[in-house]
Parts: sequence; structure tokens; C-alpha cells
Amino acid sequence: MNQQPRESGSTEQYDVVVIGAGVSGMYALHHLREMGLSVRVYDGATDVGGTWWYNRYPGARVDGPGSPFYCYTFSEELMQEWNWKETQSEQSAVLEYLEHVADRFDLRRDIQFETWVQDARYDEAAQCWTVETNTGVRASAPFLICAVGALSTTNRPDIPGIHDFAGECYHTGSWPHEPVSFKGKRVAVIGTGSSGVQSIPEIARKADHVTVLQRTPQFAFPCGNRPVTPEDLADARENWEDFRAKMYAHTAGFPFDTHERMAMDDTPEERRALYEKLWQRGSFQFFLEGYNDIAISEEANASLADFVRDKIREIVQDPKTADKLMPDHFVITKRPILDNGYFESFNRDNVTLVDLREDPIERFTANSVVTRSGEHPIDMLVLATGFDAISGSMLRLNPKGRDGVTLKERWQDRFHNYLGLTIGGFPNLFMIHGPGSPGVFYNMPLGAERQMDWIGHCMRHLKEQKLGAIEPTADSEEAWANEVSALANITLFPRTDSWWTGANIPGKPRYFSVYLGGSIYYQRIYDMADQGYKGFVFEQARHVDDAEAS
Ligand code: NA7
Repeated sequence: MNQQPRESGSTEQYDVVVIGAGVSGMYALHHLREMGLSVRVYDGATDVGGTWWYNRYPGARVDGPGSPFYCYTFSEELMQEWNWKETQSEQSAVLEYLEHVADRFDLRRDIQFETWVQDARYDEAAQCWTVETNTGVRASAPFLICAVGALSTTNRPDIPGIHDFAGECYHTGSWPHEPVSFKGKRVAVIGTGSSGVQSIPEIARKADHVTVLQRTPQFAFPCGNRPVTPEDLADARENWEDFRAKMYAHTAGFPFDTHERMAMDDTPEERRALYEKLWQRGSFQFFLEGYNDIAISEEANASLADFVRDKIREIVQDPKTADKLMPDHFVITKRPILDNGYFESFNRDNVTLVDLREDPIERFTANSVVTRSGEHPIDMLVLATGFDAISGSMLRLNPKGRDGVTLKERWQDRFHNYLGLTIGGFPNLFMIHGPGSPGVFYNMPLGAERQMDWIGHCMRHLKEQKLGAIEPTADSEEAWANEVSALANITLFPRTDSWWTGANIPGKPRYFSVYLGGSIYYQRIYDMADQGYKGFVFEQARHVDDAEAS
């Protein structure tokens, strides 16, 4: 294959087109270049970072298990030289890391920024994908990799009058690059997921007044941010091979131990003691090192839910406000939230909580939000309303596969796919962190590496066997769908409305679309490869490529 782009008419020719220059697309580019392939990456932003480029709202930080293990693992040198400062890195620190990766591996020369892919279409005769962009650039390649992000397509609520609101309006998922001043302003925040919970305390410290418009009360846990000490870094560096092996083996891709006890194995006193210890330490270890049946057993779940509800009552001074903040779903069945003083914010005089379940929004005016109980004058509206997650960015791209069938048509009732990587009728298209993969339930940089390595393996197989196209069979897609659902149905996750189930987007198929097998997934996808790519069908290559011809 050829490392140089080729021109055919006004269409640039590459071996692979990648859409997205976030964590996944950046690694895809690096890996494919190492394979000797010519690659072009397109991204709408002005620089690398994807999610970390867009989500620069106040308080944004890593809210999963954190640094130094929320990172790439492909380069030991990268690990050895990068100094993480905090366990729950701020958005700017993660972006700095990704910019460093782009510099270090000279990624930007193959990325075209400020370029949206508006159309992606498969040509069956030519066995290739052609993408059209908003800059007029058109490119073709046998392979298309969609690294479009699981949390990229913002969800903007359609509330009467919202477009008449004349004040400043920002979505946390596409926050301005210029500084936003809250000084002297009355701010309304819609949404109390991770973004709302992270931003509300920060906004409350600066604004004149904050009105929190809450639809669903949330469980939130102390983020437990602490400095990454020189000793932590030295340990990670000296024992990097061991840490890396542990990450590969761990169900969520982090080098942590898992707790082998179930909640009811312990007495109520022992349970509370463990919860209290984990609460004091904070961080995502609460879930990874807590009881292993919280997401499975109703009784176990209730024991933790009660503990957190008690904490909310302890922290929030006004009992009526505390009542409104009481979550009533199974704990952790919405994305667990790590907070930095969220519940304490409601003890401030300048923060008001509106419970939209009893006092719904009726409309916006030019300078207020009107709920059933009355009008709240505001200068700024912050939409912390989340994303059309996991499948939303693929649907926004809406590629056209065989016979011009669009992904929207193919995915009307369910996000049909095989191994979370490929889609029937869309040959040679690969998704990273798409539906049907562990995606958002796994260390995302590591997950991207592992999926991309498999994709590279698959491309090599096609090349060696002189095959021109690969796609899954309908049977294998159905079997995979059953496996995804069977795993999810063991748990309580499908029983709660969340962006994991698509319930946050009106009209979206409602089912739990993440593969919950954790690291077993990576064994499964390589097993399929070892069995001759079981579940796929192939077409012979119709064209001899330039490299072979020369
Ligand atoms: P989330 O977790 O989807 O939270 C969105 C919030 O916005 C949530 O509280 C929603 O309530 C609320 N929402 C959404 N639409 C509306 C309308 N129309 N009216 C009122 N409230 C609404 O998104 P985040 O950005 O906070 O977090 C996404 C992930 O990014 C996060 O998990 C991290 O991984 C990073 P609901 O709960 O649906 O009733």
C-alpha cells in the first residue's frame, strides 16, 4: 500500500479515511501510519482532542478513574515523560496531554481541521468509501474509520420559546473558547448529570444567582481529587509493564483490584463502614472497589442508595431542598457522577433548586424562564443537557452503505452491528467506541487502542488474502445483539432511563447498547479473528492497488 496520497480527478485517494481527531482518531492515525498506510483524518475542531476540545465548561475534569492511567499505553516513552498533576485531571490538563501526543508523533500533518464530513458513501463497484466535506475537499479510501465520539453530539432541548431567549446561552458540550464571565449575572442551569454537577459549584461561586432546573435528582460521589505525587509517578513508571498488564486484565481497563464480596455478605455495620471509607476517599474506586453486586442485586443497590441519600440529608441544610435532591432510581444505573461540592452549593444563598417534576418549565421569554410556579428572570442559560450518546454521532454522520441505504434507515429499530465494530451493509466501515462495544464502560484511550489494533489486524488479513471488502452477516449481528442484551439484562442498568439506554433522546430506540463483558470483549473479538473472522463475509478484491502494481 502507498504512503503518499494520490489524486484522482478532484478526489484525494488514501488507504484509510478517519473521521474524528479525538482520543480514538489520534491513535487510529498513529497506528495506521505505523502500518505504512496513507491516512487522512478530518475533524470539525481547530485542533486535536475531540470531547476534551469541546467540553471546556467550568469544573470540567476527568470524572472516571483518573490519571495517570486515563492515558494511551502504546508508547512507554510517552508514559515515562508525561507529568500528570492531579488524579482527576482538569479538562485543560487532558487537552495539554493530547496536544503533546499530537506534537510528539507529528500527527497534525495528516489531519485536516475545521472540516466537517457531510457525506460518506460506499461505492460497491470500486469497493471504497468517498467522503465529501464542507470545505469542498473530497476523499476516497477503501477503509473508513468512524472515531466520531460516544459523547459528541449535543442534546439541545426543544422547549417553547427557547430560541427567543435573548441572553447568553451555552451548552456544556460545546463551551466557548473565550472566557465566559458569570459576574453579576443570574444564571439558569438545565441538567444535573456529570456536566451540570461539575459546573454548578463553579458557576455559583461567581454568579449573582444560580437557578438549577432539575429533572432527575442524582446520586453524586466525592471526586476525591488529589495531587499525583512524584512517588505515584515513579511507581507507575518503574512498574509500567505490570500496570499495563493489569489494565489489560481489569474489567474496566484500570490497574485496580476488584472487591470480591457481595453487599449482603457483610453486616449492615460492616457495609456502612466500607461505604464510609470509600466516601471519605472518593473517586471512581467507590464502584470498582465496592461490593461487586451493586449493579445486579436490588438489595445491595438499596444499601448503597440509602447510604448516599443519608449523606445528601447530612450535607444539605434545608430539609425541603434536601427532599427535592433525593434520587429515587437504582444507584449507579445512570452514569455515576463525581462531584466537587455539588450538594454543598445548595447551602448558598445564591442557589435555588427548581424540581421540574413538580414545577415544569412552561416556556422561555427573552429574559426569563417560566415554570409552572412563576417566572425566574435570568441573564444566562447553561444547557448541561448531555448528548445523543454512543450512537448519536454515527447517526449524525449518516453514512450510506450498499444500495445507498443510510445508517438512519438501518438503525431505525436498533443499532445493528457486529462486535461493536462493524455494520452489515456498510463494508469496510469500522466504528471505535460505537454501540455494541464496551466503549463508555471501559478506559476509553485504552479501549480505542485495543479496538484499533483489531481493525489493523483485520485490514492486514484482507490485504494478505487479496480481499476487497468485509462485512458482518445478519445472523452474526443478531447473535451479537442478543449477547449485548443478555449481559445487560443480568444487571439493573436497563431498568433506569439514562443516556446508556437512549432514553434521554425522544424517539430513540430504548435499549442498553453497551457491551458489559469488560475486558472479555477483547478476547472475544480476537477469537473471532482467529477463527477466520467468523461471522463475516468477504468479497474478493476487484482492483489491484498501486503498491502491488508497481
Ligand atoms: P447527562 O448525564 O445526559 O445529563 C444531562 C442532564 O440534563 C440530565 O440531568 C437530564 O435529565 C437533563 N436534561 C436533558 N434534557 C432535559 C430537558 N429537556 N429538560 C430538563 N432536563 C433535561 O449529560 P452530561 O453532559 O452531564 O454527562 C454526559 C457524560 O459526559 C458524563 O457521563 C461523563 O461521562 C461526561 P434526566 O436525567 O434525563 O432526567
